[in-house]
Amino acid sequence: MPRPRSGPFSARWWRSPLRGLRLTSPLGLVLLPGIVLLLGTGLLSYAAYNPDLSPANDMTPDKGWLGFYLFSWPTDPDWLYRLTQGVHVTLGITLIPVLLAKLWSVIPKLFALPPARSLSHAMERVSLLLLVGGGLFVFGTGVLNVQLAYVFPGSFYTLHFYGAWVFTAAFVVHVALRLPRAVRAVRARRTVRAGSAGAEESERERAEEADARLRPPHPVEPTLSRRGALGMVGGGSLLLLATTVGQNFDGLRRTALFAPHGGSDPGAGPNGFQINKTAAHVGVTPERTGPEWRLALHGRGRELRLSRAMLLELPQHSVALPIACVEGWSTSDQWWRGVRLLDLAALVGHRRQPPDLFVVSVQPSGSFRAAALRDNQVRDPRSLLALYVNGEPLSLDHGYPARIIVPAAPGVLNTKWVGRMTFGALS
Ligand SMILES: Nc1nc2c(c(=O)[nH]1)N[C@H]1C(S)=C(S)[C@@H](COP(=O)(O)O)O[C@H]1N2
Ligand SMILES: [Mo]
Repeated sequence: MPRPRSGPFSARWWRSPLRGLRLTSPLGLVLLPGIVLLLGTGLLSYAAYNPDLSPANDMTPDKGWLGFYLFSWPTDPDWLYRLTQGVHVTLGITLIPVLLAKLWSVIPKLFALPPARSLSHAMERVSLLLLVGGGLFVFGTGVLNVQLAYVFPGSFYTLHFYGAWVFTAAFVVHVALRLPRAVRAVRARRTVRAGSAGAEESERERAEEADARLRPPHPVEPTLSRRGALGMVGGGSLLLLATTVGQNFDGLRRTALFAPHGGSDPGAGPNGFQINKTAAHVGVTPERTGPEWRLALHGRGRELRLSRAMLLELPQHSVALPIACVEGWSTSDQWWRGVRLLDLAALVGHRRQPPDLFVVSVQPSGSFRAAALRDNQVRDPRSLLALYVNGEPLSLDHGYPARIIVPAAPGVLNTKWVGRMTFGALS
């Protein structure tokens, strides 16, 4: 005779009276629209990083079949990436308690034996494993990246992207299998009150059956009601929302306690706004950016070397634009002043319809030292090689002697300490 099972593989191990369809279903119904929005904004972020353009930009979806949806990221409205990526990161963090509670509510199912009763049961369990593993993986990698914990074997972008597709596939299967049941469970109480006709009766029976599979056979006495538990999850989410969202708004920045670019004070004065990486951090020394600095400008068979003084003699333009980082923080509009990318293109032979642009920093190494801009970004008259910000020369940490600023683009494309610009290198 087989020994009676013990530990988590035994149904007796799981005793919380909270588990059941009426806890699992509302959590699932919150996660459904939330995860759809996370997926949408996440895919937009890859499009914004111009993955099919240049090895310097993120290449993750490439032009292969997962890159089917890629398009030229627009330059209007100029707060576009601030919105999409702010929503992506803030919502992702806010949903963590809901995700964890949802997983907790169905943990016994992961341990249920035998592993598979039938082929369809086996497939369901595999999809559940991919769902749980994929969910923990995409939320986990996202949080680590936002916290600047670059502990990844390889690129964060690659891991997060392919992880998200695995998760999405499992999520679609799961929703198709479970959505009707979850809706039924949430509606069940209303049906009881209305008095039940035959069809509703059998619906309720099915919901009861599903509920029974999640409920522990030998529950302990409740110490917390189901409503109380849902309230705690909601409270946790609200707390995370309240301590995250501030990293996008000047007046609230100090409330962003867990955001590396939130609470910390970037200092006062015109250059007193968030800094992603300081010059010292990435090895940009004052020698590389001092009086010897020249901008190398390449175009249609022409090359120029310009000092900062020469750049200041070109027509100067001002524009108010934010910086919005993939990590989910953004600044309010800053006043940038400098030379239009259009005008620099014209200097090296691209007078009409300037092409794409490849920008390289004097920064000696690191993945964000170079970036490619699309022609639509180069052609926008608000796109600048900025020399001033908020009325003062750029500080070294904000990219002195010159940096790129492009409307609606992710921060990573706004290269600092620019050393070389090549028009038409990519087309
Ligand atoms: N050379 C260089 N430019 C860079 C980076 C970098 O690491 N090196 N970081 C980019 C990223 S990810 C962001 S969000 C913005 C931040 O600009 P800020 O530090 O002026 O706020 O700079 C971009 N430009
Ligand atoms: Mo960034």
